[in-house]
Amino acid sequence: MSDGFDQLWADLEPLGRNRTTGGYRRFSWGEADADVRAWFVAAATARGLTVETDRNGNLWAWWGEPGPDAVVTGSHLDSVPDGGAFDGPLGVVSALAAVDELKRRGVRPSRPLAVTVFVEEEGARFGVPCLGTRLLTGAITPERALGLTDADGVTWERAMERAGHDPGRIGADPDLLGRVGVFIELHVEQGTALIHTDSAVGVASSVWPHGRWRMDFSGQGDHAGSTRLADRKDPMLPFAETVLAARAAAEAHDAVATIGKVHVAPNGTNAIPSRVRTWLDARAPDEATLHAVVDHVDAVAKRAASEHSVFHARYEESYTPVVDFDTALRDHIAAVIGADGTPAPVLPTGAGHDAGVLAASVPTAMLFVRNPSGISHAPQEFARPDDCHQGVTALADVLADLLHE
Ligand code: HGY
Ligand code: MN
Ligand code: MN
Ligand code: MN
Repeated sequence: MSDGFDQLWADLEPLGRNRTTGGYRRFSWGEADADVRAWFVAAATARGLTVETDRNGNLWAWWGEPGPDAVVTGSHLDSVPDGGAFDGPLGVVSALAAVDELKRRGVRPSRPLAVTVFVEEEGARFGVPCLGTRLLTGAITPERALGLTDADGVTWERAMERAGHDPGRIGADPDLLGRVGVFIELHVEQGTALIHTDSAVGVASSVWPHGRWRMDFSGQGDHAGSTRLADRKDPMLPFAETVLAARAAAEAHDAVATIGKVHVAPNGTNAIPSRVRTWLDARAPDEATLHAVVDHVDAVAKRAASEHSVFHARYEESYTPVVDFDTALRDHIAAVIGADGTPAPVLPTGAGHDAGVLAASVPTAMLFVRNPSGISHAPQEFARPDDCHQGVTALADVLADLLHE
């Protein structure tokens, strides 16, 4: 089994890697994305799977006739800027390797199986995470998706077209979604829980509610040298207070809040900025706490903006309510992982996933594979080959059970 996984990984791993940083730059509809999609189609076809691209650009590789009550497993191939190798790809490679394993075991599926690659899971280029599954399930309107733009003002519609896909039919796909009986996503752990339990594999219990809010601070551009302090409307100052307020609010509420992306206009050393655009990523154990964190940050941003005669506006770009995965599936996976007598670690996660979006529509569960660095969304993200192989075995065991139901 491991040679299936190892060869798949060896073929995929170099695609879209930034040689300078060692991180990945696989952004939807870009060149590296075309390369990894081509890799997936070739790898799936080589396994006798029939690959279709759905109206939203998601890839589905079918073992058996696409049909109702399918067992579906997969993840994403896009990355955050300079992200790690495993976030997303580990789930896709493990799913294909699990098909190898099932075939090696002589499993003859009693229901269809599909391996999926969902588009724009990170939202790194167009801003809304899990866009492929939000479109599939109707959680976002086609109109909003078509108009999403990247940093250069290219729309989702144009980018999809340039990549050779017709954006004319994007949107909810109830027929396709209706085929999905269960969805299982294997993912590298984005944290350290499995290090502490000394486990190669764990199972997810829930996803924290989380969201992304864009905040614009609009002031008055001016000369850095000739403008008196009293005459300034400098948006950088309320922005700076807001960054510190996000951290303070997270600490006060046992939540997490991050401001990791900022656009300064005109971004000149000797020019007072006219506008600072930034994004708040906030996550908390429950929705009331999440709203408390966001409201606190918003209040500080408004107060600080008015003190500096700066205009502030906030826009909710994405929001994911708390997700509790299917308990029967969760317990089934825990039993498979814990078959050796050691109870399986059952973990909540602060990271969002396509499984989190699909959970609103179909029974869904996730497996996690240990990440010895504990780091994710950075080049240091890592999973050891033997742990990856254990993940594939666990996934194959779960799929085998589900295919025989
Ligand atoms: O941001 C997230 O939680 C996920 O990695 N898209
Ligand atoms: Mn991610
Ligand atoms: Mn991911
Ligand atoms: Mn000058």
